[in-house]
Amino acid sequence: MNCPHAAAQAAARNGGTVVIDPMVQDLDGETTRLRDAGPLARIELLGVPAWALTRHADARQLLLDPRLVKDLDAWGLWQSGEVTHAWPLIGMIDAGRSMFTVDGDEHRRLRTKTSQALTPRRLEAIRPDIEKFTEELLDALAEGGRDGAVVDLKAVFAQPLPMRVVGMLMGVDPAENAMLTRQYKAFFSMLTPQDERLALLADLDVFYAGLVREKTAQPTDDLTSALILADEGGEPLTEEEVVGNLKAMVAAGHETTIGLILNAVRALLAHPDQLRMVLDGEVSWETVIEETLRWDTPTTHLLMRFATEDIQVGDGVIAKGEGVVISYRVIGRDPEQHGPDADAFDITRATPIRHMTFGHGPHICPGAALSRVEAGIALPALFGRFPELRLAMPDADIRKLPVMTQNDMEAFPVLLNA
Ligand code: STR
Repeated sequence: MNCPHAAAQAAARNGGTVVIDPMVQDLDGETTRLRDAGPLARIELLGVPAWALTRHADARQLLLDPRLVKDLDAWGLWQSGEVTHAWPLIGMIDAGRSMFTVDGDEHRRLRTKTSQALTPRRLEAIRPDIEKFTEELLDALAEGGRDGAVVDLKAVFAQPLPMRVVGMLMGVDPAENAMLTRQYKAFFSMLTPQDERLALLADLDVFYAGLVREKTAQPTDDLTSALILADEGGEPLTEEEVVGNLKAMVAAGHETTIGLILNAVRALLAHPDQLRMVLDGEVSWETVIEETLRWDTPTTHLLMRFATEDIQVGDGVIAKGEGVVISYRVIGRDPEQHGPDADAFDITRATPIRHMTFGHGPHICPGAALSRVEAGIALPALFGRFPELRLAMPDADIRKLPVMTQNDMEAFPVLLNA
């Protein structure tokens, strides 16, 4: 099923199918092909057929439609055994019972405490911690880039910062951050053999279950402990549910924010006129962050929802039992929403940046405010300390990671001073 040859054959039979490239060699070309394939694009993910929503307006409507569900058992290809745990993307869907995988009233029950802990007001309390982590990592960056040495902004700054923040929030021992970073990199990479991916997911489950038992015995002031403690009157979460939420938070809370920070730096360095305007205070960092989220979203495709009945989208139909992905990159560049210059990075665009990168409806990203706070601290601090920051290689040579769902790069080598 996930043999590349079979995938190519299926694509040949099915003229209109966009075969998503696991190596991410031409993300912009693929984005255009998906847009041209229409509002409901036929795609193939490692041999598995699915639909992709490519228009802002349709996705906005369908993300509110209860006929689309997260429940894997609603997927025909899963029921029939055509998709199994041998499929390299199964871990993006079969991620344990959590706020990410459940809908309806049970979803509200699973999600409430997390979203309450991540409101802008609650996040003010951890702003000083994020500022401190940022300063420490900028010191490390200065050290690495001393005397004109090339230093990797990703490895030294953009990657460790979000992991420290989400680790602190969830009560993870900082000594585990390197292990978690390594495991998630391997989890997301399409170069990792599937048996290794399944084994590392099992190891992570053991790790998280241990953490939950530790916090059950000795609750501390973190979100994991809060998830364990029963509310007055509320039905407490089970250990499986706490583990599910914890892993969703750690996975989502670090991988996406790496992309946000790096993609913003990259966009600004590639558009020096716009960087100047930001450094001169003519355009805000908030605008940079929103335009980056729209134009170069950290999440390329969000897997997956399943139709419980036939659902009409434009001229097409998602048949009962079929799977649909939300293609946030294509949606962020939808000219019907963002105008004819949707493909351009432009922090001066006249229309307000009404993107939908955090999703919409009941599953809208509970960490949206957190990511904005992190990027809102990291970016001005970085450029404040190193206003002459520049890329140490041609922008065109930057390589994307071989990850089908996330938009992240291998490395981002920089020079700190002119
Ligand atoms: C990774 C594997 C895991 O153990 C748990 C989850 C659940 C949350 C998922 C995460 C996944 C992958 C990245 C996601 C995240 C929610 C938001 C994030 C999809 C499957 C995004 O990229 C938007």
